[in-house]
Amino acid sequence: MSSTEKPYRIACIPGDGIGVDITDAAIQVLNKLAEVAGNFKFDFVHFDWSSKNFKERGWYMPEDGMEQLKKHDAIYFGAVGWPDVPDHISLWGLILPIRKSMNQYVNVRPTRILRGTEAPLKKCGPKDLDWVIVRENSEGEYAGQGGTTHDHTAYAVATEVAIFTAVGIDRIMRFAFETARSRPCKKLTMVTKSNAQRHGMVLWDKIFHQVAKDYPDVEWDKMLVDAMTVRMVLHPQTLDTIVATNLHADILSDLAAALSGSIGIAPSSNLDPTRGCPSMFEPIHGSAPDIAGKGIANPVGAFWSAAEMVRWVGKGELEEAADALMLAIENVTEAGIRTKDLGGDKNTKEVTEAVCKEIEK
Ligand code: GGG
Repeated sequence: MSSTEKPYRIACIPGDGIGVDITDAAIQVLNKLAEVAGNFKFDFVHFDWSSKNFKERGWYMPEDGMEQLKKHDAIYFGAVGWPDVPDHISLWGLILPIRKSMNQYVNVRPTRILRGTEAPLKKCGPKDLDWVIVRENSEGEYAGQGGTTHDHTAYAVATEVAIFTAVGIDRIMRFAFETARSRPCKKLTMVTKSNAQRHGMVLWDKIFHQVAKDYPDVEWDKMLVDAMTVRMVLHPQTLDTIVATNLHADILSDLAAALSGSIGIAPSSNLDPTRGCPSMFEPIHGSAPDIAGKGIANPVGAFWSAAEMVRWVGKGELEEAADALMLAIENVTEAGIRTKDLGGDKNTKEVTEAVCKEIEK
């Protein structure tokens, strides 16, 4: 795309709390990237879908919200959740319906130790922790199925039904094997709790074995999710690509982010691999009400997510720009320009300006 051609249309949903700060920062960095590259640009369209507006209007997204989003090349999302709205209302008001309606059945969550930063575990260096977690993003424990009865009585009952489908498992396994195949050590670890959960998780096991036959060049192993947390902490260097259910991967990716230095650096890509709908890019952290509005949130996870968005919308043509953004981020972390969560004393604005300066070099 040349700068005179149609720009990439990005739907921006800053959402709540620090989602607003880091989305502003990401837009600043993306505009700088496009300005310096000169051969592409972005048209950012803002959507004020937040918990604050939910309180005033009674809805997160308007009725035609999904149709509006579909007119874009990608969605950039900040964070959702605020103390005066129950978390299950905010998650189900915004982020989960978008993932489902946009066929974003894959959530890719890479983790590694960025240059100049330190992992909290002793003896864990950059070579020991470089993972990609592939999260099933459309069904499983977040299918939203179940219900309640005898509400507000001492006999209240609630069910939360996890849904696992053969089609859903097969497609996430294939994506995970392809991801593992694309990486140098071609290694995949599949996570379940199939000793205790004897239906859905056993179907995961079964389909995993079927799909594995199509990838003889990928080395694989299987872990129960509880043992997996121990392995991540004690033997991080034995892992590479990891595939897990919606809930398990949600939890494991927070652990992975913490082990790599801070949840503030971790990116995620909610992908529709068929490209029929726009994909969505968001840092994995939440809205962090305790630091919201203070200008001290770590924007690195937002920048890394933005780099993944550039890669995705570019369909192979913006690799150089995405790599330049990652290089700028790591030059900044290496130079010690870091927020408090990474042991530094800089604020969001200072890190953002430093990344913009690096892009200009
Ligand atoms: N930036 C992502 C965000 O707001 N995450 C809040 C959260 O709790 N997400 C749960 C999920 O990713 O399923």
